[in-house]
Amino acid sequence: MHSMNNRIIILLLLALSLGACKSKKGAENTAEGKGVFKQKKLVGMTIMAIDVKSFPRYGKDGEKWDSWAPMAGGADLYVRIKQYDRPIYTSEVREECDPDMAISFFQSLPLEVKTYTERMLIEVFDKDGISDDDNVGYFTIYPLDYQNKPKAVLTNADGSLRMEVSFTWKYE
Ligand SMILES: [Ca+2]
Ligand SMILES: [Ca+2]
Repeated sequence: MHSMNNRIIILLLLALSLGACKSKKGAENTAEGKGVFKQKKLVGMTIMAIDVKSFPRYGKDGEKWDSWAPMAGGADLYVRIKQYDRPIYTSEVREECDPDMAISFFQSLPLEVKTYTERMLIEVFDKDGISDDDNVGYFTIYPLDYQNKPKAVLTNADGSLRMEVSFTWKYE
């Protein structure tokens, strides 16, 4: 009889402690969990780095980028980013780029983008002193598609233009 009572008490204690564990877990998933989520509201995005990994060897006319300049026929690349048809970023010009060498742009980076919910046009140009700059290629992205990702890896249809745009995402 005595030992039976003890056993019941032990079972009761076990049941109570299990219940306590369960309710604690429940709290994490509901009230406390929501609190954490609420604190993590996206408030900003910053472009940290822009890299062109490779670009087409020839222009759309099938010629070298600067075929008129025998000693400087390589493309002179720069990157421009537009929103609402207005430039929000223009990089430095990197002269005589090798199509197979990665090019990192540094000018005006990092760049905080307040309008990160809006579409972004990312264009790569070959700077030409004597005529309009040639468009090497472009990408249209919605930054929020890359939320929480460290970068957008962008490749055009035939794979000749590859670039990466690196981000940080800010939460409050
Ligand atoms: Ca050139
Ligand atoms: Ca050029």
